Amino acid sequence: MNEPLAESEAPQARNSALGEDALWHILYSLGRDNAHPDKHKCYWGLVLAVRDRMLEKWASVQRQYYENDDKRLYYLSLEFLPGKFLRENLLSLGLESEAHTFLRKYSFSLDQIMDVECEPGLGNGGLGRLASCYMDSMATLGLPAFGYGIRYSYGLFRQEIRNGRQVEMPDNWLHEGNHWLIPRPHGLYPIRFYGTVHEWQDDDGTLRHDWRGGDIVMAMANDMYVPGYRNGHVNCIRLWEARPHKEFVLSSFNAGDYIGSVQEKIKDENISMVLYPSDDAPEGKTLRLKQQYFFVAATMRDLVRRFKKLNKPWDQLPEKNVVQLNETHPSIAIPELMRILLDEELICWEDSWFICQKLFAYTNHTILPEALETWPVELMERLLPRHMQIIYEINRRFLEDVRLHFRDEPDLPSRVSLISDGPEKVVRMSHLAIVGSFSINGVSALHTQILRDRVFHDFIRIFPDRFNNKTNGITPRRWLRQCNVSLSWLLSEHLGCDWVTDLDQLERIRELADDEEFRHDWEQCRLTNKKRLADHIEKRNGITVNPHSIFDVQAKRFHEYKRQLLNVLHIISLYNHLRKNPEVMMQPRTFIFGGKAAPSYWMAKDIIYLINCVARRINSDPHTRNVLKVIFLANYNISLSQLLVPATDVSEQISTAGYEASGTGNMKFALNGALTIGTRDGANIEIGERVGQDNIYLFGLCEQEVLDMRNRGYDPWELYKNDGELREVLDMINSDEFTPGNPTAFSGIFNSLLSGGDRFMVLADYRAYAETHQRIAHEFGDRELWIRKSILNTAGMGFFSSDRAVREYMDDIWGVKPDV
Ligand code: GLG
Repeated sequence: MNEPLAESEAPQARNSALGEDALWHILYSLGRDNAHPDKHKCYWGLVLAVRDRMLEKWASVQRQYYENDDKRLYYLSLEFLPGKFLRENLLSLGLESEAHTFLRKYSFSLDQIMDVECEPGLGNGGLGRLASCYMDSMATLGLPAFGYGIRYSYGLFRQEIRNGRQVEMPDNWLHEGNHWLIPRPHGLYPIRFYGTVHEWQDDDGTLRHDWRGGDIVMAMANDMYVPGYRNGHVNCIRLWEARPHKEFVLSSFNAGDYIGSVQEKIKDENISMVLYPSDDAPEGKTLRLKQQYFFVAATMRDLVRRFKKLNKPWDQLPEKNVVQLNETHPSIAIPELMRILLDEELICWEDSWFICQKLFAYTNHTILPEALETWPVELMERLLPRHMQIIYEINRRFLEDVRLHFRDEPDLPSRVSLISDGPEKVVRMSHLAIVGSFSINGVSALHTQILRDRVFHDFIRIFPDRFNNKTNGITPRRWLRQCNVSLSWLLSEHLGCDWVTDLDQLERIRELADDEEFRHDWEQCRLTNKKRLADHIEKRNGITVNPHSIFDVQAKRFHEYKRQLLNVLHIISLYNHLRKNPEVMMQPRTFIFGGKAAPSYWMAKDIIYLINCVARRINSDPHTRNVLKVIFLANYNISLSQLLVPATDVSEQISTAGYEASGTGNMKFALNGALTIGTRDGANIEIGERVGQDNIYLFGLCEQEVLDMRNRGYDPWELYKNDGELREVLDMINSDEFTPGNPTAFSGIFNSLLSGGDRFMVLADYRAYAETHQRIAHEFGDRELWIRKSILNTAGMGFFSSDRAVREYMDDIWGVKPDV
């Protein structure tokens, strides 16, 4: 497809054409013959040519930061999910048509070339993707921002489906190397673990601490560049990689223990070897805490190094820097900075603490109790002995203050303590992050309200001014401009190109919803995208789907609270209905699922298995297969999401109210014109407010009703007894209907919904969900009505741009200013 948007006139430092540079690189950087480059060579050559242009801009932007004495933002995240780079970077730098010209010469399309690129899976889902959307917006707004994380050798596992079950395969994303990432082998930082703390008194009698001994691992930077959208600005995400301190332990080498000495080296590199495959169920493993401290310590070193170059007094550290903690994962940064200030810079406690509390800001992303991070005191004491001492002291001073100000609440100190008593003492990382930060934010209005009312209720009274909301956002560059070329084209034809960086402009298509020709064009765009997805499904799953059917998509991590189960129960009941009433005319539907389950989350994996078993049965039934199809797309990732999002008619956002902090998938689908069927949860509520209640299908219990129902005593068996249709479905999964010969395959699921008490209220919302789907099928049949609603969804989604979200962070929290 041709480039639909005008290329920007962004100044290019280099005169040579992109293609010529690509050819040059094929020969001189890759050492390959460039006479007739194949698609791999074309890809790598292009990458290097694009990278050159980014680096030039990056270097001048860095200089500018120093010259302008800018305040800097450090965005610390254990996860980033950037998706593939080439198309994004071409787009941002305004180089797409040059790339097309080059590729056409060798008969390749950009799509073909993109197949060569490996997607970095350095995150689990929403949290990591949010970090990447925000990095994109920061660069586009021209902020002096630095992302920091880990360069995992293995990203999130690749998911295969074998006999209906999820199988995890290693994701060796670096096996061919990756030129988007520039390693910096010079100037590594030593990072200490274990060891002991020595106390000593300096000349004026002050007690000093010195952390010594233990193991040293080196942190090496790998830089990944993030260009702003056509503004000449380039930022960087620095990913730390663990390297051995010494190549070989010489003593064991001399003693003949060659393998033993190499093993030491392997142990050190383990720290950045693999991403933990769950962001909401901490495993409490030493390696995970090591990962957290490793990347945080290296990052704080960078921050302090750059600050020292400025020759400013320490109290200006928070005037010149701000650190945003993405979840509690990097919150060990607080005691780490305290350690640097106290022990290395010899600054007194009060001043050090003052600096810390003005530097850090913390974003909470979840209220699931099992997801709130804690670390055993015993482990912390061994691995990071000095940090544990500092945490004790932070806590002692904090609780003293609490006792003073809340004299008549003797229980309060133990509730807010950074360290919980119990059979095993643990450090509560969220409490540490709250006490050590000047800002704490939730990620949707409802989520922030829940933090205030329940999860952090005690802290609201102690620090009333620290809490605020920042509803999440997504970048329109990747999630509309890039993934939905045909719609982008249509939008630009009517609005001009500015919507790409000013998403509120989409409001202006509201009036076009009444224009028949525009609606026709809109529908054609959607159909093009649906056909493309249908082709993909045919290729990947060998199943033919009807592009005119309702594409109903639930694509996200598998978790009980996200309730893929509710979806599949309803699909089974539709199937039953069809079989019993073969004469009824039903709107053809294609239900599409995508998503991974944490490898140790058995219930989530059983749900994947159930979906695949139901799919097998339904797709092979000649009586129903023309109207009902169920597709599971394996290995859901950013690339697959970019294919799904623009082709979706109905977006499933059906978490139990109160459990999904925000969701960002919900925003991507709605922005691309899908209609949402959703609960009053997370950002769904705000999406409803923006697109209009007539253009969204909200159903089911709201958060308060969920709480009330639970308090009153919720009995799922009642629903089982009273709802015949639902009972039939449940009995089917509790038999060998979908797993011939094995009637107990899904008894775990059945029991969790009934005897187990249905923790996530699936059955309680079932009826409302089924009725809402009936309405949807009916309204989908009215093409004018549906397309109008689709347009109004896109029109109302401007608010959910990550540019808006980042601007709010910038104005209310960070105090950094654009430098463009
Ligand atoms: C979390 C939450 C999502 C949220 C995302 C980004 O579960 O609801 O949208 O962070 O804030 N772990 C996550 O994906």
